[in-house]
Amino acid sequence: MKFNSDNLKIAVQKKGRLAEPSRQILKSIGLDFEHYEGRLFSPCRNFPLDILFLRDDDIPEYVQDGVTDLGIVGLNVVQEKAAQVVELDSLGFGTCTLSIAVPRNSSFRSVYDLENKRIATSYPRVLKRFLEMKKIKARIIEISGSVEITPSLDVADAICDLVSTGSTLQINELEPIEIVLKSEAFLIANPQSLKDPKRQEMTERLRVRLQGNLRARRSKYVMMNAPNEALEEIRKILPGMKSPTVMPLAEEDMVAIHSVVPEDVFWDVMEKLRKTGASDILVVPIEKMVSE
Ligand code: PRT
Ligand code: ZN
Repeated sequence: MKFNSDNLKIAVQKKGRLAEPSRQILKSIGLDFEHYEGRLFSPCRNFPLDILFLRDDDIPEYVQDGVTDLGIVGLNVVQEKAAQVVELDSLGFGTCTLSIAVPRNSSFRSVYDLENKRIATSYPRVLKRFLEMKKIKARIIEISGSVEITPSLDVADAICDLVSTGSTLQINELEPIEIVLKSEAFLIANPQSLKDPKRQEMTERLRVRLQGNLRARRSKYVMMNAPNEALEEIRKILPGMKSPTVMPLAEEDMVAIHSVVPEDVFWDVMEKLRKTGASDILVVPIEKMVSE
């Protein structure tokens, strides 16, 4: 199999935390491609797109240099590599923070207590920029892995590392005191590629599909029955979306209402709806949402 140079190219992580969710998100927008261990690239059967499987650290540079048009990689890696790429869309997975953490039994309470101290990290560039911004002088010790054990080895006084559940910090008796960067997987693009009308058009097609998927994942479809007189109040509660679908029911003075509710306000909305007299509230996941 060979590259087709007219095809759009996207780089995703080959193995690791972002590998499976990246493949999943591409499959969920209808792309049909093969994947198995050891494979370096796969052409899509139903879209002019070739997928390259790479180490995540290499993805920003490949995209910057135009080897691929697009990439899916953590914002933390993009920022650390300071790659000249366009950060198009966050993709809702690989969520973590790059955080400064200190030994639980230390006297450090804020990042300002780390003046002239040693901070171990795999993200020296991002950390340096952060410390400069805060006007803190500290020594950055660059470590490529297992940063969390450096304080107990007296290699460092504090660390700056990725945190998701926080259990690694806990096991190592560390506690976070400052968030340096909030990160998640991003779709990134080569700036020149976006200026090419054909490639830009293909990228936009992919983005519309991805956004349809993301919006669906971030929303729920809600159906309920309610007394007619509660309708106005319910309309006010249902946030931000276009007007809900309202249907009469066989039972007089009752209506069925269908609407889409964003995940982040979901419980808030549910509680308010119940107070209006809405009943039989049914909530279902949405697979895709395409509008406009
Ligand atoms: O081989 P390759 O170079 O491609 O992969 P990698 O080993 O460099 O990266 P990988 O697969 O571990 O992570 C890929 C990306 O996932 C990162 O660049 C982040 O964008 C994202 N991500 C999300 C994380 C985490 N969460 C995370 N928790 N990456 C790493 N971790 C590590 C962290 O470094 C620490 O060791 O997990 C540990 C902490 O986890 P908790 O859950 O105990 O807090
Ligand atoms: Zn890596």
